[in-house]
Amino acid sequence: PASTVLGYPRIGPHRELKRALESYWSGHGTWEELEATGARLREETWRRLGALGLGAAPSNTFSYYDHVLDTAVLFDAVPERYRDRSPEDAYFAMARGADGLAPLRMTKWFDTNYHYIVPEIGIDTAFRLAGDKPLAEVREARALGVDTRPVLLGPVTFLLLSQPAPGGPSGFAPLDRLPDLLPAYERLLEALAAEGVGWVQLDEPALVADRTEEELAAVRTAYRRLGALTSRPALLVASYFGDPGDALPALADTPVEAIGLDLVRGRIPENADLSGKTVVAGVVSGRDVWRTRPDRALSALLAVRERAARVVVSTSCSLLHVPYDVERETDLDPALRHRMAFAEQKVAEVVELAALLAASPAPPRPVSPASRRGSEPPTPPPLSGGEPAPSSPVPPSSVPATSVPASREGRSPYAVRAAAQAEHLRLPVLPVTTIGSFPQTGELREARAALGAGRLDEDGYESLVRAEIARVIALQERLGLDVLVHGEPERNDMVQYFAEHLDGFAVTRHGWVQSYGSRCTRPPILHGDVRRPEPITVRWSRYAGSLTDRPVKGMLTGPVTIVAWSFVRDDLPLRDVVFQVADAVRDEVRDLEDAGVAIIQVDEPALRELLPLRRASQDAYLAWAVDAYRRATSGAGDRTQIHTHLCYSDADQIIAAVDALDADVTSVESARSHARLLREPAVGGFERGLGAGVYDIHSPRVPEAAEIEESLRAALRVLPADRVWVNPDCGLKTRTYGEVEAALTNVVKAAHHLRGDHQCRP
Ligand code: THG
Ligand code: ZN
Repeated sequence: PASTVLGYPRIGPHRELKRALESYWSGHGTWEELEATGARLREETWRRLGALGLGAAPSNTFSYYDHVLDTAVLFDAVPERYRDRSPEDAYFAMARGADGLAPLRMTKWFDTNYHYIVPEIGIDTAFRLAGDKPLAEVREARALGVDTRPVLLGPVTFLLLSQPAPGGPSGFAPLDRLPDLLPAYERLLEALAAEGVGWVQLDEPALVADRTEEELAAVRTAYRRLGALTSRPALLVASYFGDPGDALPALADTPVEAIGLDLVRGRIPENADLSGKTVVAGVVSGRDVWRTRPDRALSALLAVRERAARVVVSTSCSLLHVPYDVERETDLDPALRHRMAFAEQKVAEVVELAALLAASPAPPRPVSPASRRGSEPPTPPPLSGGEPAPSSPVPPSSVPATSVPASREGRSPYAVRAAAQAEHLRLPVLPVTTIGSFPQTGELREARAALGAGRLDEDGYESLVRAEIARVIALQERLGLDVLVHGEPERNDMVQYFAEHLDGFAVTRHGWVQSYGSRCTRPPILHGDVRRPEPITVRWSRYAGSLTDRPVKGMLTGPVTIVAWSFVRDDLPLRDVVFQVADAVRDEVRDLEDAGVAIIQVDEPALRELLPLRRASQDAYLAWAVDAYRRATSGAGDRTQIHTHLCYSDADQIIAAVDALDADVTSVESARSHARLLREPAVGGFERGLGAGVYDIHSPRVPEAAEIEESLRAALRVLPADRVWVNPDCGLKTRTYGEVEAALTNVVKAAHHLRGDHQCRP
């Protein structure tokens, strides 16, 4: 029976690729060792997919860092500044930077927590087929006896995800270069055909967002042209992460043989003639960890079968976004584990659904569409053993688009709060603070591992964390910061830590998902009603506060981010889940305030990430996301100062929502974003405190005091001095103590120097 998956995890079931990469980067491991690890992981994946009975395996889903970067390299879209080095060094320099050379920008892959490297395309980028990675993987698999379907990023999505090279003409868009890029894709398709490759998958997830007429025309151009090649494999164009909408008829009107549809998020197509096409039907979700409901999946497959020439059962998107194997999670409650599926289990589901579909008799044709409605197929047996998941329908989200903030009962307008806070806190002008985390030492990470393994007891761990807090407080006092943080030594991750302390969440031991390059997260499983059984951060904050006379900020993660970076139950509207988390955060805010914490930061770095891909749904999302944040912070009195920080966020796209969070002090990661925060006419100018991110923590470089002073002067040209805060642009977790100490020394020096000019407050 016809079955496949659009992609598979590549970090390794035991994060072998992470280890090999970090060993290579540190100089301990060789390139050959890294390659050997890559080859072993690819082989294991192909063998595993075969053993699970999958009909058709993909290849070229492996990457040493990122598949978008791989595509740029494949077609020689390598900016000049990276070229004077070996291919490996150029590749990793684009990904991570190298000796004085900044890396390419990195940003979120659609609405996931995966980050891709943003290619730079200029008017003169000379596209050509410059590599053979897809061919090499086909050959490698074939040597193992496996025929594969190479996966490529499609040309339209590749260009839409790219940014214009700096210094180019205004009005230029990378998509303008489509006619110059297509010949390189043609050469690749010809080479694959010559190799005897039967099918190629071209990923076009950009088709599920709103697209202009011009962009839809680019889709037609691209696939008519690639389809017209005389010597080529059959083409599968995969849309995923949503519904392709108007892009579907555009695509259906080209010679491509197969179209991939995400039938978990998207609808059964009615707007296109698919009678001549194969539909690769994504009915097993690649975005969650829940078992597929076979009745629903099968009825979707049967509906598609009536419209398409042929149906192949598949995942909704690549399985890159889920961990490998839920069977390894032996600490999970078995009842929960049996409701879950990771990549391995999802492959098994695809295989079983394909068998079910093959065994379902086709209805007599022709049948008019109207007479088919309402005839649900009988419920088939469950997939992959175990009891069937409850098949109760997911209630529709019934959220009014402009719901009034549920609370905020206690908080007055900003001006009133600001006066109360100034009185209460008595801070100098241009107060200096940090975002929250300090460097995580190897000692702490080892201690956490030892605690988990039972080699260290709670008391031993607790005293290590306290010693680290004391060290971080003393360091900040010595450096002269005004508002201190405790440094978060007790946290492994800003979401996982809270999940471990809230009811309704489970955490995994091995459930790693690639976030970018070698970095992974273990998204918690939000499976039940969320409740906070007891205060989470209060004792650490209280301890930190006891060590100093200066204010110490309480540090919390916001409700949207906690949900965005978890795998979430699918039997409640997302909004309701976020509001449950908001209530837990609100309890924590209240308890911190009661413990005497005068400044509480609630970070929401994932606010942008959950933004729906279609504009029509964005305002409603932003309205409830902002409501949730305000609800989480609404327990604070006027004297308590609420800070927020947003990173990785492209905050400039959602700047009005950032303003609507109504935090007393806001810091956003990119300079571009806070420039917009200051100017945005819709907002009438940002009226509250703004943290100027004066130190780029993503670089090991220590900024000079004069540079920092210059960026502060820029902020002071547009904002009154009493609303400007001085801080690094993100948490310090990934830096070393040496770098942090040198940089913060200069940050304080710059602030103190400028303070002299702004002594008199209005
Ligand atoms: N936590 C979570 N998701 C995130 C971030 C986060 N998504 C966006 C952004 N931050 C991604 N950045 C990172 C940065 C560092 C790491 C992961 C994602 C990281 N991970 C450790 C590693 O791979 O070695 C493992 C950390 C752990 O022990 O849990 O360093 O901050 N959820
Ligand atoms: Zn940040």
